[in-house]
Formats: sequence, structure tokens, C-alpha cells
Amino acid sequence: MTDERDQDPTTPFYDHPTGGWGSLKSVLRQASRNRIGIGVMETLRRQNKPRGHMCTSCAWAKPPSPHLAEFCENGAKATIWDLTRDRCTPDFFARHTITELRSWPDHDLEAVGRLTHPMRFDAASDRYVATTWDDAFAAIGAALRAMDPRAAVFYASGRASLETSYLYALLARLYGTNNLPDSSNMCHETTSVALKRTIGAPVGTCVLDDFEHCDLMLFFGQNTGSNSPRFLHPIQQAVKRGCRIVTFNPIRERGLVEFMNPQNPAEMLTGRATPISDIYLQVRPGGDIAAIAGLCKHLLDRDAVDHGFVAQHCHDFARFESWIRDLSWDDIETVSGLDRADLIQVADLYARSRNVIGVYGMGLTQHVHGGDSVAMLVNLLLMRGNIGRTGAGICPVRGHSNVQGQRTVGISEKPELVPLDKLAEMFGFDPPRDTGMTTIEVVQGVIDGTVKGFVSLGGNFARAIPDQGRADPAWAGLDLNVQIATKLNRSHVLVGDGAWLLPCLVRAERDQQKSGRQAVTMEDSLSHIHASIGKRPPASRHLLSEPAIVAGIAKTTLSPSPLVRWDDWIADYDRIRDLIEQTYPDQFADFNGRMFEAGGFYRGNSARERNWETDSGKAEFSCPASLSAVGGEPDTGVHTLVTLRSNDQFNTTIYDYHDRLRGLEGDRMIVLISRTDMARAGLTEGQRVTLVSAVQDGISRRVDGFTVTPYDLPPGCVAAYYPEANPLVPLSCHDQASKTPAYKGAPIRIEA
Ligand SMILES: Nc1nc2c(c(=O)[nH]1)N[C@H]1C(S)=C(S)[C@@H](COP(=O)(O)OP(=O)(O)OC[C@H]3O[C@@H](n4cnc5c(=O)[nH]c(N)nc54)[C@H](O)[C@@H]3O)O[C@H]1N2
Ligand SMILES: Nc1nc2c(c(=O)[nH]1)N[C@H]1C(S)=C(S)[C@@H](COP(=O)(O)OP(=O)(O)OC[C@H]3O[C@@H](n4cnc5c(=O)[nH]c(N)nc54)[C@H](O)[C@@H]3O)O[C@H]1N2
Ligand SMILES: [Mo]
Repeated sequence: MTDERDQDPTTPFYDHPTGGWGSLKSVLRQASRNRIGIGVMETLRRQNKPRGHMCTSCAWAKPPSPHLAEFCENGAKATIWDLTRDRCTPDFFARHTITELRSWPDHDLEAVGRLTHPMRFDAASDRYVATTWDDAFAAIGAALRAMDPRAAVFYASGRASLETSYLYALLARLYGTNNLPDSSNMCHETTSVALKRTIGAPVGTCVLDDFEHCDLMLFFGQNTGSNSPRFLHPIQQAVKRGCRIVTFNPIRERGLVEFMNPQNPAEMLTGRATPISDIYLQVRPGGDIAAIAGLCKHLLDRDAVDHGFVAQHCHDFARFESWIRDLSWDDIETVSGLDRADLIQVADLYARSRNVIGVYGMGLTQHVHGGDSVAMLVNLLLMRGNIGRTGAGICPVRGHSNVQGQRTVGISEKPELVPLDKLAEMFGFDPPRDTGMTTIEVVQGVIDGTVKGFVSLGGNFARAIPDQGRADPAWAGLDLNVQIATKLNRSHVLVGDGAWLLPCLVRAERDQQKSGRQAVTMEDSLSHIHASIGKRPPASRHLLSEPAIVAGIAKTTLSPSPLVRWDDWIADYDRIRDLIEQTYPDQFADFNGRMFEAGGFYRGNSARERNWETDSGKAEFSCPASLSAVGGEPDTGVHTLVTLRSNDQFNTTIYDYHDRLRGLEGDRMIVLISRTDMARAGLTEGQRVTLVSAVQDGISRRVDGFTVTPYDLPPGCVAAYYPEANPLVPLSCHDQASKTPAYKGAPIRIEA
């Protein structure tokens, strides 16, 4: 069992359960800061419920019979942040040049409040000035028409609905490009590529019911307590019925140590928390391939392989088996940083458990060999037939609330994933067939000037990317930069001539169109599709919905066609859902009829049915290119930098300067390091240091002003917050196959 004694008591940590009173206090602080009205509490009550609106925070499943309040600390913060009474008006922009705004911290930019008017950047006065929608659309359309479509990029951050995403992808293809990267390129693209290659389905295989039938859950690099807190409810239930949990994470994340349900009065009043992890192993960053290899090795040694399943369903097991048998325990221990005895204990537990789920997040995906890490977890599950049966499976926990769905309905730079022939037939055009740009390639294109136009459907791209800083000056050189957004952020103030800021409704707001109030839909991490209806009055009468903005741009960019009826589609989103159903009939049959089903409707998963849509027609065992996901042992004096999300941020949106669940408060410019490594490097607590990239490619990457903070971390590993540390992650450090940036494994040096 894990308990307090496992924690290094001389370093900061949170000695309360996740959830609990701390969670409530943190929400109330945001509520009072944002001066929200009583109506917002009513909105929260309807969050993630049938006929309510779906939270804009994480993508965790919405259960068919929700809790009285089916939202978590961070879901509440996201809604409160959206529904603030503060406004970012033309008046505000008249008072501040963008040169001045560039010096503001991320938190302060967003804290100005909701954007209220469409704005055009005026380079002469260095200010955004108010404009009309007609003028904005006309100018954007003219600029796009004047551009080579291959030089334009249509980026999406994973929040926009299925309806918006479908139209957005259609706009890009009608215009002539597959340059449709999305935020997924920075997070679970590794999953899409590695799971497709190994099990033939690009998404996780689990559904909620599996969490009621599993005996063991293995967690790899997913911080449930901060990033998908509603998932703690099924985990808590599972633990209470005897399911065991093992966690692999360099940091002892509180949510995976113990949890107190803030919606359970008995737990809140008695202070009784549920311990979560039975075994917690502080693996070294990038050490998961080795750790899992150790588990597989012991399974082979004790012959705990499901040979029947392997023979019937899998390909290439013999090669994998001999690779594992040849590995030495010494190498496994060195690379993983874990003891053989601990790994054997976990392997024995795994062998004894009937139904096992492998859960993972950015700790696996954001590495140079992230795809191999995911494939290793698949190997482990396949060895005992733990894919494609109730209570078992692989469960990537997705980020944004509709990031998985955006890929489902066509936002993809990979044309082979999209039914282009179908689109050609439906809309009477010749879709582009060449591969579009990923996020990494877009950043490179912005830096070298080949990207001329950038349309951003949400997100804070310039701040979320690796090598941030190198691209900063290049943004002003674009011919066109269109930012569809709700709040001001850094990407909006790095612009030059030809920049537009287009404000949209948030999901909790009423979306009124010609046929009446509209609902939109999104897909959760477990492939269920939910409808969402906003009821709050819009933050400003000048706002448009995201689908209406996409249609507005499309109408001025594209030549008219009788088959492409933007106005009809916007008048009634049922018609957009009809188009989605027509394009993807198997997954979206009777879309309009089923979208309000409690718990969402399931769009299915071939691997769950043990129908392996891979090259071999079977589930693939595979051997990794390297035993370490960071790609080898670092040189002396080089540390592996892990970039972290705090409990008080949603990506680049910084709600506040606290990280309660890690016992850290008040400052984000800190570098976490173990006391042993501090002593070795001659550093003292509180010392100011500069972090410098150890990648030698002729480019200097450094960030000053980090405070040394002792923390319970494995040797050789340091941690700092995202996005502050992003300039230290080189563009060239990314997963080989998927191009997901290696945000969890950047080599750095510390300069006093
Ligand atoms: N409140 C809140 N919720 C969010 C977000 C947010 O910013 N705030 N972001 C959303 C988005 S877009 C995403 S993609 C998800 C991200 O959610 P997660 O997948 O949880 O991502 P991170 O918090 O970046 O990192 C996860 C964990 O990986 C661990 N880790 C780092 N390196 C390694 C390693 O090499 N091996 C192992 N085993 N573990 C490692 C870290 O210690 C951390 O606990 O959350 C979504 N939900
Ligand atoms: N170092 C490091 N870098 C990382 C990561 C990491 O772990 N470490 N994680 C990566 C990951 S997983 C991700 S997903 C990216 C994401 O990083 P971001 O791009 O920051 O993601 P968002 O949260 O979508 O962006 C927030 C902005 O979206 C706008 N917005 C909010 N709601 C809406 C809406 O409803 N509609 C529209 N149109 N706009 C809206 C607001 O203006 C807000 O400023 O960052 C990546 N960067
Ligand atoms: Mo993400």
C-alpha cells in the first residue's frame, strides 16, 4: 500500500486527499474573482447532464445517470471562467497597444474578460480596432483567395463541436488544402498512430461499463486528479469493490494517492478519503517502455501468457518474445529507475487479475519514442488477452472536450483518414489528396516563411507549441492571421498586418439561429456522442456561433455551389448532422434521433469487437526502437525536463498561481528537482537559475528566472510548468511516427 511514509517528507506535497474541501474553496475563489451571478450556479447544475451543456474542460465520459452535480473542480472553473462578467471591449484595445500587451503575463491577458466585438489589427496605431462581421469576412475571404491554398493552415483546438468541426474541415478542403492540424497533434496523435498500427482502431477501446468489471487498472502518466477529476468517481467505486490500482508516474500525484468525493456529504464531514493506488512506482521520465518490458519479462518467465488468445488474434509474438527474453534486468532497472522486485510484484498482480485496463496520458505520448511506449502497453495487454472483452482494454484519457470527435468528423491533415470520395460526391468537387501539415510542420513553416495564412479555431497556438520564442517574431510576417476565440491570449498579440480577432459564443451560451435554439454535439474519451445546449445569454450581442463564423469565412472565400448551402446549414444544425450521418453512416446512423440519449450514443470500435483493422488483420505485437522513450542516457550534468500542468490551469489558460494538489503555491517560475540532484549540482533551495536546452543544433534556447524548489522526483529528472518552459523544447524533439512534441522529455542543463 502507498502511504505518507513513501513521500519524501522534506519536500512540498499536499497531505490531503484530492477533492474534499480544498476543491470547493478553489472553485469559490474563482467564482468571486469572476463576479459570476447566481444564474451560473444553475448552469453548473445542468453541466454534463442530458439536455444540459457539456463541460468545456476535459473529455471524460458523461455517465447515463449523472451525480446531482456532475462536474468537478476544474469543470466548474472552466465554466466560471467562460461566464465571467468581465469584458474585453474595443475600449480596452483603445487603451493598450499590442506592444504593451505582449509584456503582460498569460493570466492577465485572459483575465481581462470575454471578447465582445470582431476586431481588426491596425498596424499603424499598433492596436486592435472594432470592425463589422461583414468587413471582416470580406477581407479574410479576399486574402485567402489571393493565397496558394497550400500556404494556408486551418488549425483547430479540440473544443469546437462536431458540427463546427465538420464544416471547418469542409471549408478547408473546398478551398484546396488538407492543412488541418489540431491540438491532438500536441497530445494524443501518438495514440491515433500507435493504436491504429497495433490494434487497428485509433482510439481507446473501453466504455464506462468496463470500469465496473475490471480487477486491476494500470495508470501510466495521466494526472486524473487535476486533468480529468470526474474519472475519480468510477475509480473510487472500483476501488471500493476491490479493484486494484497500480500507478507509474515520476511524481506522486495526489489524485492517484487518495480521493475524497466533494459530492459525498458523509465523506466530506467525516474526512474519510479513499486510498487509490495500491502500488505507486516513481518511474523515470521515459522509463515506461523499460518498466513494461520488465512486467512482460516476468510474465514470460512464469508462463502467464494467454497462448490461445495470442495464437488466434495476434501477429509477431515470437519476435517480441525473443526481444523480451534477451533484455537484461540490469538495463530494465537502470532505464526505468525501478527495482526488479517491485516490477515482479506488479507482474504477479497483473497475472492474477482477470480483467485489466491500461490507462494513460501525456506521460506516455509526449516523448521521442511515445508511440513505442503506447505500443508497449498494447503488448502487455495483448499478452493476457486484455483487449476486446468486458472489464478490460486500453484507455487513453483524451484532453479537450471534443478533441477525439474533431478527428472523427474530418479535421485531419492525413487525407487517408477521411472519406474524400464521399465528400467529392456529396459536394461536387475534387478534394485535395496530398498530406497536410502537422503542428510541428506548421511551426517550421511559420518560422521559414512558407506558411502565409493561419486560421485558428480556438486555442493559443503560439504559446502551446514547442520552441515557443523562436516562432514569436515570425507571426507578424504572415499575410493573414485569423483567431476565433473567446478571450485574449498571447497568440493574439504576436500578430502583424492582416490579423483578425473573431469572438464566439461559449458552449454554455444560447445559440439562436433561424430555426430556433441550436444544440451541438461532442464525442468523449470513450467514443460516446452527447448533445449540448447552452442557455445563458451571450456575453455580447455581437458574438456569433462557431459554425456561423466558419460559414461566414466560407461564403466570402469559395465560389458559390448549389450543393454547398452554408445559410441553410447554419439556420438549422440538424442539417449539418444529416451531412455527418451521410458521410459516416456506420457511426452516426440516426444522428439527430439519438443525440440526446442519456450517457451519449456509442459510435463503436472495431478493436473492442476483436476485429483488427491492421495490415496483418491481427493485433500487432511490436518491439520498440529504444528501451528509453527519451532516447538514451543523458550526458553528465544534463537533466530530463518534464513540463507540467498545475491544478489551476487549463492548458495555457492560467486561472491562478496555485498548484494545491502538489503542495505548491504562489509561483509558476519554479524548477522542481530532488534534494539528491540539488546537492549533486551544488544548488540551494530558493536559488535563481537559468534553464538551458542541452540540444546542440546551433540554436540557443534558455529561460531565466526559475527558482530551485526541492521536490520528490526520481534522479535525473526536473520539472517546470507548461507553457513557461516551452521555449526549452526544441521543435526537432518529437515522437517519430506521430510528430507529437516531446514535452515530457527535453534534455536541459541548469545554470546558476
Ligand atoms: N484542469 C485541467 N484539465 C485538463 C487540462 C488542463 O490543462 N487542466 N488539459 C487537457 C488536455 S488538452 C489534456 S491533453 C489532458 C492532459 O492530461 P494528462 O494526460 O494528465 O497530462 P499532463 O498533466 O501533462 O501529464 C500527465 C502526467 O504524466 C506524468 N509524467 C511525465 N513524464 C512521464 C513519464 O515519462 N512516464 C510516466 N509514466 N508519467 C510521466 C506527469 O507527472 C503527470 O502526472 O488534460 C486535459 N484536462
Ligand atoms: N510544454 C508543454 N506544452 C504543451 C503541452 C504540455 O503538456 N507541455 N500540452 C499540449 C497539449 S496536450 C495541448 S492540447 C495544447 C493546447 O494548448 P492551448 O492552445 O492553450 O489550448 P486551449 O485551451 O484550447 O486554448 C485556450 C484559448 O482558447 C480560446 N477558447 C476557449 N474556449 C473557446 C471556445 O469555446 N471557442 C473558441 N473558438 N476558442 C476558445 C481562448 O481564447 C483561450 O485563450 O498545448 C500543448 N502544449
Ligand atoms: Mo491536449
